Amino acid sequence: MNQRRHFFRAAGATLLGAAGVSRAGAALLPEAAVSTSAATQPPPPPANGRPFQPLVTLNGWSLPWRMKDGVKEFHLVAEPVVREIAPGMKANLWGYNGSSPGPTIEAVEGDRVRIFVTNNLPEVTSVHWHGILLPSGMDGVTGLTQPPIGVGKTFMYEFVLQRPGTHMYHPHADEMVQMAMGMMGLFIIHPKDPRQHRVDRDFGFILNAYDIEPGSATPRVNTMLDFNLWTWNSRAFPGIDPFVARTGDRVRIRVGNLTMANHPIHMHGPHFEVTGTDGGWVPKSARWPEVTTDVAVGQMRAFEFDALAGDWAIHCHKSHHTMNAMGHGVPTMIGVDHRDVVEKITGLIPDYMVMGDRGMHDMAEMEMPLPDNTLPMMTGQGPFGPVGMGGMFSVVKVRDHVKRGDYTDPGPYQHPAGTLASEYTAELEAPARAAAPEADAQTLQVRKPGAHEGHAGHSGH
Ligand SMILES: [Cu+2]
Repeated sequence: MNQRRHFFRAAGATLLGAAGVSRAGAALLPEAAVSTSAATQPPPPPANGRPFQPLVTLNGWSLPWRMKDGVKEFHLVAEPVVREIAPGMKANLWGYNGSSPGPTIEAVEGDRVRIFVTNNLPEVTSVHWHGILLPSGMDGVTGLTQPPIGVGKTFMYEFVLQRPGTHMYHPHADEMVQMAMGMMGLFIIHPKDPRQHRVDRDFGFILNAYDIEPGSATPRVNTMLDFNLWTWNSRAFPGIDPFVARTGDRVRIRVGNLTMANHPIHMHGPHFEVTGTDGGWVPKSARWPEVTTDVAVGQMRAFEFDALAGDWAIHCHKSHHTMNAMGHGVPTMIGVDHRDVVEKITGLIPDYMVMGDRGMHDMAEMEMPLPDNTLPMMTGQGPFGPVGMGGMFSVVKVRDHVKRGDYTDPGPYQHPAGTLASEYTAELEAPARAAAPEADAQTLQVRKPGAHEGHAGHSGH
């Protein structure tokens, strides 16, 4: 695991931040840890404070804290970052402490937290603690509950965590720009009693989206709906890590949505139950089985399942959200034979390719010249060929012999004998209807309502 955490920031940044907290003084600011890696970095169990089982942030990390007189102190630094969206593409985003999304903040019900926020962006910001019960003046809404955090300044937020749950943080200052640039993070409040809501593996990520012109690296911040990169924690498949679990594990996945669209998150394999929302935990009697849960804009959903061995796709069910950078203004070519015009077009455009006339699966294998820093539309290699997916797609990988605390990719699933779909190669007898189209039409006619046979079954007539 490529772990690059620096627990001491460059002196310049620290001093810049400290300038705004004159009453605390530079020496009193907690260190602001930094990670620029997009690897999943499962945090160690807490070294101090109340015990809890840490969250595994997908392609992310958790922010270290320090205990000061019984208060958990964190230091967030809002700043420009470079984020690898997937191998082959990097984006110029804004985030916190070196990454977008920012590090996950984890604390425990009953904890008093003090969060220093230093603004190293080129414009003002603030932090809203999405869904957390706190005094109104700590809610982080610029103009309404606080003045903006000026460039180079540091603000201090302090509150007691009253209820366990799944939450987020994000700016409430120039939100359209700052969230389009990737400023967001998870905030997990673990239960005071670690036996409550206990699972074996606890994953979390935020749904986000970017509009980055192929060949460029900075998101277009004015885009409202037509984004071209649909991401989980600012990563697109095949850059999203798998959810690794052991057969029989109780697994929780927590999802927050800070995009401009709903995302029906669908998981293959085991059925799950939605166990948590923005408002807290769903009572056991009110849960129902699901295979898809729609996460609306601004919502959080936590769902749980008992892991079954296999490689199970997990993805947004809006099919355009499992694609990378693509234009939507292209005509549908299915059924159009334009081979005869290709020769003429090639005279004008040498790289012209016939595509889409038999569907678009071929795009998964196609080697087209792409601008630098651009992801193919659908990609990812599986044991049986190209997966043909991009965007909001990953795999829940469950194996019998995964060690507790091990999240490394176990590779492709070895399917037990007799459980794998395969080509049917025995002699095929031509079906009768394919041989005789007229007979087919007649069959349809007899079944039409109105024909005498059609009425036979209707006792009400
Ligand atoms: Cu979606």
